[in-house]
Amino acid sequence: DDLLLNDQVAQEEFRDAQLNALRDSYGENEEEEQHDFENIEHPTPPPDAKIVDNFDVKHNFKVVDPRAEWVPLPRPSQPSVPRIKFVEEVGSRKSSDPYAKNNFNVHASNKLPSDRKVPDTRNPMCRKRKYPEDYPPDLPSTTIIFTFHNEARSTLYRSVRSVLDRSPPELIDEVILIDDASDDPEQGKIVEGMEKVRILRNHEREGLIRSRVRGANAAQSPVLTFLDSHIECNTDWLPPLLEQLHKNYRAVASPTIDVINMDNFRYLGSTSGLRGGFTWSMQFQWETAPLKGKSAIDPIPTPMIAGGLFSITKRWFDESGQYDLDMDVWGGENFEISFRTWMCGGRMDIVPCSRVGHVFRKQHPYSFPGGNGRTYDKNTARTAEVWMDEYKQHFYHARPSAKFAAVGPLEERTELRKRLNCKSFGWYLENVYPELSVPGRDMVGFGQIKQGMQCIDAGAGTLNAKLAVQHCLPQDSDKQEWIFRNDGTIKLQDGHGTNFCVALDKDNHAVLHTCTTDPPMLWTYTESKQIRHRETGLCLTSSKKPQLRAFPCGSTSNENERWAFTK
Ligand code: LR7
Ligand code: MN
Repeated sequence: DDLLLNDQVAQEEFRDAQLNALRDSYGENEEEEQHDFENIEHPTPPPDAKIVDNFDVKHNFKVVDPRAEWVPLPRPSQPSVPRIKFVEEVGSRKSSDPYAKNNFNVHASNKLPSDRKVPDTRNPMCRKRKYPEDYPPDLPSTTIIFTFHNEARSTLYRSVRSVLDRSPPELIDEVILIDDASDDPEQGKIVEGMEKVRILRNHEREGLIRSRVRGANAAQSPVLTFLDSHIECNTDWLPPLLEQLHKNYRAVASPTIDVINMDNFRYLGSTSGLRGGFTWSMQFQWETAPLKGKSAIDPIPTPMIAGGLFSITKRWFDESGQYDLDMDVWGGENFEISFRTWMCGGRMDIVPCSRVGHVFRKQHPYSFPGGNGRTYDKNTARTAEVWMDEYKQHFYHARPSAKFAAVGPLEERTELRKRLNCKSFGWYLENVYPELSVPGRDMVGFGQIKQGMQCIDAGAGTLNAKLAVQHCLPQDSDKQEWIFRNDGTIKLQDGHGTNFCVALDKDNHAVLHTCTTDPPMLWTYTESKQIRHRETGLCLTSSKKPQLRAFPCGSTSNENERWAFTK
């Protein structure tokens, strides 16, 4: 036992040293624990409406000032306190920094009506299907589960209202809010007394994972619907989600996530046709879903969910092992539930006709007891240990700090995997996510493409943008991550759901085009580490730095034509 203990202590000390080194390298100090380490990945918003306009003109949604369109909706309930007053008097002080508490502009939120109208961002085809006529008569009803820690009152209230206002009442049994030990015990009072609302408060901070399970255990409905506490449901968002579960009790259904701008709270439609994927460092990312000849409003199978917004039957949630209760605070649980669902006989889809807006922010507004890098390492390492089989090596390679995570006991989860007779991670990769490049298997190289400290950079990162040779940025930066695939294409991996590959323009500048495997987009990585354009035979060179251009191979110096991959 002593030996074991010593081992554990040694391990912890080693880990602490590693973390301190990491922290130093990012200029962090101990007191600033609640701030982000740079190595914590934040879910990025999907491309916003600006991009929608370029990409998907047929949808043609306008970005409108929501206030201009606002018409009062019927009130779901009479508040027990004059809520708007409550928000203004207690929730915000005009003089203070509006970002200080929530890392979004809370003044912008407070100013908006709690029941403002949002633009209907759905594909117009969705509007043809009406509830209840065009849905199965016995759609299951749901309990809505919000967990929150210090959520701003106006966003919390608007989240609940949007659920009650935009859902058929007979499909909502209850709205359960878990107050995850917010500093002010009255934080949830804003929604108290609202129709169907029940508030449970954790006396100690449990984190969103255990809080959701508490909510799930208290719920009575056949379906559980989890939401973040700063969202707004769009028109008819619920029936299309429930329909998925009605078809298959093992299905998990996520809405398409729109963007509520964190500075001005405008509601922006995000581009359609995206699904969730990830990198080996366990960073969630949006990517273009393969079309496979389906209609634009068919549910999109997704290897991964963003994590916060989804419906699941209570039966499947319980049968499949809820969540891993040893995961703390935030992060990693979306990987765990996604691998588990697919590998153990379920499925996951993003439903285009269901849209819910979410306030994306850049940093956590709350503290992580134990530090956020450490928490993310622990949660993701638990996922890797239980679910990723031999592929976990690629995770540890991409996220070295996770090697030192104190993962805690895993038996319960490995037992669960056995009991449910789940398939292997290899099966998941082959059948659910064949597009994920496995290091060393189906690509020439990935990561940054480098010459010393100079990297190939995607420039503006938009269609036809000129590539450049720039100073290398920290890894996982969204302009310098590439995959050179065996099919000869070099794809940008920016995590925003784009689908851009390297091509040459008429002046032989390297540019971004939409990926195809047509000859102009194919390259060869030569023995002497040149990147040679197959069609023209030219080689990429940095000789006209910062421009990235192609010239006859060997016509510029070796140095300028030699490229290395970081992974
Ligand atoms: O200790 C905590 N206790 C809580 O109750 C920390 C957080 N929370 C609450 C919090 O108030 C919020 O309602 O949990 C919810 C999620 O926390 P956020 O909003 O800080 O998380 P996020 O939006 O940055 O992160 C996404 O990934 C998380 C990984 O653990 C969760 O799965 C979030 O639910 C998830 N959000 C979404 O999927 C919305 C779309 C984002 C994308 C892409
Ligand atoms: Mn959120």
